[in-house]
Amino acid sequence: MEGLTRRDFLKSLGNSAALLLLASTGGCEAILQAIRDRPVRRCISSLAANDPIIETYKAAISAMQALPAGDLRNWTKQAEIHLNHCPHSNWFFLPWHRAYLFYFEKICQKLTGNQDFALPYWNWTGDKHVPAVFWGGAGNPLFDANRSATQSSVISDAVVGQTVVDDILNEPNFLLFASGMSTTQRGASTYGRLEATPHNSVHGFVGGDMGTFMSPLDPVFWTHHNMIERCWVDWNIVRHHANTNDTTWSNFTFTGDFCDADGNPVNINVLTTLLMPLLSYQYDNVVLGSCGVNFKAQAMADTAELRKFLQDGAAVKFEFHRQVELARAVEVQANTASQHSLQVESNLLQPIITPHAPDRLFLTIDQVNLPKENDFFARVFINKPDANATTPITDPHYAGSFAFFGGDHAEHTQAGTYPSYLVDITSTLRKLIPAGQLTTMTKMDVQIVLVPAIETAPVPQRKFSFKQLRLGFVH
Ligand SMILES: [Cu+2]
Repeated sequence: MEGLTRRDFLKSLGNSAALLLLASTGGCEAILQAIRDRPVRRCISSLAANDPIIETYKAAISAMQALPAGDLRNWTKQAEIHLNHCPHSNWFFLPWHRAYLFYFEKICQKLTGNQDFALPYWNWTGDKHVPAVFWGGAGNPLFDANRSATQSSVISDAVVGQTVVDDILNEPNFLLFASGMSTTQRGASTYGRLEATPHNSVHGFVGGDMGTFMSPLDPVFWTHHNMIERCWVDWNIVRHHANTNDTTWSNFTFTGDFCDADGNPVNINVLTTLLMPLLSYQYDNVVLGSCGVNFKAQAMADTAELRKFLQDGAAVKFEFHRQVELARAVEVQANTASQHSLQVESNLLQPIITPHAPDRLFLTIDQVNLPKENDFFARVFINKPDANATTPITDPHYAGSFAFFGGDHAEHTQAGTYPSYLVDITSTLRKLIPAGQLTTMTKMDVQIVLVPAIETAPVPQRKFSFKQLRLGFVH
């Protein structure tokens, strides 16, 4: 809590600040009980259409829409917070959106008088349609007429399936899970997998408002980001992967971006957000991925050791010990796989294809000029010259997917910097090149193909370009 006075902290958090201070100083049992009983964020697909959570969410949206345009809690004003301040493709992405949801939830509680309200989440791994409660036409406050997806559209397993989400939640490196280092709030860095794949893909799949930086106009947005938040909580608290201890991250303050339940602007720093899931809300016991750990047992707020783990973080680094350029100034177009070949020395590949070795090989899609349209995803294949939009993701040559968000926003990058994507091709290579079959030089091909965000749609006539394609070796 260094650099933050007690009063700042109280101001930034509202009621839960008092809870935190009392809890951390051994406060009274009633306070601890209130933390234990904090509202439960539930899976929206498990709720009946008339569940009090759904009714409250609708009432809160209607109340926010009815507020004067000058009130920071006004529905459109809330979306403008995202437009004007949201960080993407850097490590502020997760804590910023956590705080955004935290204050939004407080506003919903205040405006409806329901202090038990907790924002539901859309578990797209379990339910690949935009859930039923978001449909029904203009009379429903949860409906948004601009969506590209329909009630029957299905999002692909390639971007939100069980295997993909499991893989992401089991990635121990914070920078690969949560996006890369930046010294500024909106600077472009390297996308972590959670943001590059499920996050960006769901924005593009739903489309309409959701495809833009005004996406919070669609009530789906808040439940989508709640699932992203759920993934971070699962990664950090259930699976015990450490955040970074870099103070460039933890000491960073979001200044005046958000407003509290009374509509007053607030400042909040990253360190403060790290305890929010222990003090202000919790998640139901739905297991994400194949992790069998009991969630509630691990998420007890009065575990000093856990609080310390969350706030201390760990030294996290990600460095290539060797990089090889595959191509420069690449443009990928619909209906034409971009093909890149390279002869790689076997001594470089040997440790990569050795089962269980710690070495990993990444493809870097470096400095991407984000396309304005995001109704398509990119898929990467290795040694599959005939790869196209219909090649199944069960093909052993398939290596991964990523998607785009924010290209419509003129200020999505700062000072001419562009975001990069990483695709871990280690497990694909282990499948394709059995140990002992390496020759002195081994030929490797990389194919990138474009697929529609809505699987049944034709491949949209899109393209995207980037500065460099590289192979990066990590010990
Ligand atoms: Cu988002």
